[in-house]
Amino acid sequence: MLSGMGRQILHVDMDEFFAAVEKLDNPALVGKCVLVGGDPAGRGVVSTASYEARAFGCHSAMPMMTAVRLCPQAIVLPVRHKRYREVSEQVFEIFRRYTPLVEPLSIDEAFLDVTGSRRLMGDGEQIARGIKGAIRREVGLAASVGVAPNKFLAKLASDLEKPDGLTVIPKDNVRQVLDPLAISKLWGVGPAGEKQLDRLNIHTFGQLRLASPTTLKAALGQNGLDLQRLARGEDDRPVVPDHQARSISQECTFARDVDDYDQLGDVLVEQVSLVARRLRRAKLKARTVTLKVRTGDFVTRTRSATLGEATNLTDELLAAARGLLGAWQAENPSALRLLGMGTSQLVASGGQLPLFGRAGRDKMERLDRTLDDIISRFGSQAVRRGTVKGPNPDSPGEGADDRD
Ligand code: TTP
Ligand code: MG
Repeated sequence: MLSGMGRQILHVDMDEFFAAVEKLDNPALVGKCVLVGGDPAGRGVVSTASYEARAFGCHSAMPMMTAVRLCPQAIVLPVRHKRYREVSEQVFEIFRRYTPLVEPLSIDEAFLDVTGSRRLMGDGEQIARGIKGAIRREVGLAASVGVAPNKFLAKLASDLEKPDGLTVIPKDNVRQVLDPLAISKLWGVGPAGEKQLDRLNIHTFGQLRLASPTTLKAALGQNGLDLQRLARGEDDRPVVPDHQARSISQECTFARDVDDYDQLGDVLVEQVSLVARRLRRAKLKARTVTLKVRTGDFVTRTRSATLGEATNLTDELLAAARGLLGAWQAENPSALRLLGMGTSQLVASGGQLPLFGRAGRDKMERLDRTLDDIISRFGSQAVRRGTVKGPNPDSPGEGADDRD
């Protein structure tokens, strides 16, 4: 019985995150020593060292000057927060497909409680594989995932086989995994704590687990007892979700640049259908629709349109997205390497009164509901929305902006 299996928590942490995004955007960096961070001439520090640079002793928070001395061949790049946030949002959007219980810890890591997702999506390990695969396929990056009965163990697990790791700590295996680990891996044990435990001859989780609580309390106070509980693998803190998904999007990089705008229009229909379905599943509506295109020369542009009213109706989102693609094509009909669409300015969809005077809206809602239902039962290949070609009279022209 699944209900008797206890909690299943995932901790997902992207590998060498800032450096990985730089490699993604510039494949010539793959396999190289990359340092992302402040200016080596000044007092800048390293935000991310690529794994190649870590082999030379470089690491986060180290003065950039020191890192460059250790690894003189390293390519030093400035931090591009906006771009990392964009990629982070794509990754978090994948998490939210598997569970609404996503607790972000930083730009590149989160806890996911998938206890309630298992009936539909498989056990924790299968969900972890699904998430790693989707991040790899859709974003092009590697993540390390830990699967365990609680947050502490999941976080510990995600670190054990980095990079590109997947580590499961089953409930019945906690002791075997934890006991041999060095005490430095324990949350909240810094160098000072390590020294105190060293004096008590405690160097591993196993030794801490078996230590006398009286001795621990005398030496470290309540903290000693808390640490002992962690060393036993006990942690009942809940995953506290951050409901504020800021955008839901979908994009596709083509194997070969595509200059057939009918074909691009068909891809757009698929993307909008998927995004609209995710909005409805998350009970959200979007005010802004964004089109993203990358041309053969790697120049990326986005165009946005703000709708009069937030929606999650496929046809309304599609009209906006088609309008943006049409406007792009009229201006610059070049072949595309990437096409994507996204929605933002999200609001909760519940509790709004239906609008009067919008003939056809009810029908659109019914159609979406029926298609969602069919897809959830038979998969997305079961139905395909008709693709009507040609300019759309509802195309939004207002509020479009152009950002790099
Ligand atoms: P981490 O997940 O700690 O590191 P990482 O993703 O670079 O590498 P790992 O494969 O070990 O997970 O941090 C995520 C990002 O946060 C990192 O790429 C850059 C940023 N960061 C800083 O800016 N300064 C820091 O001191 C640390 C630790 C991270
Ligand atoms: Mg990371």
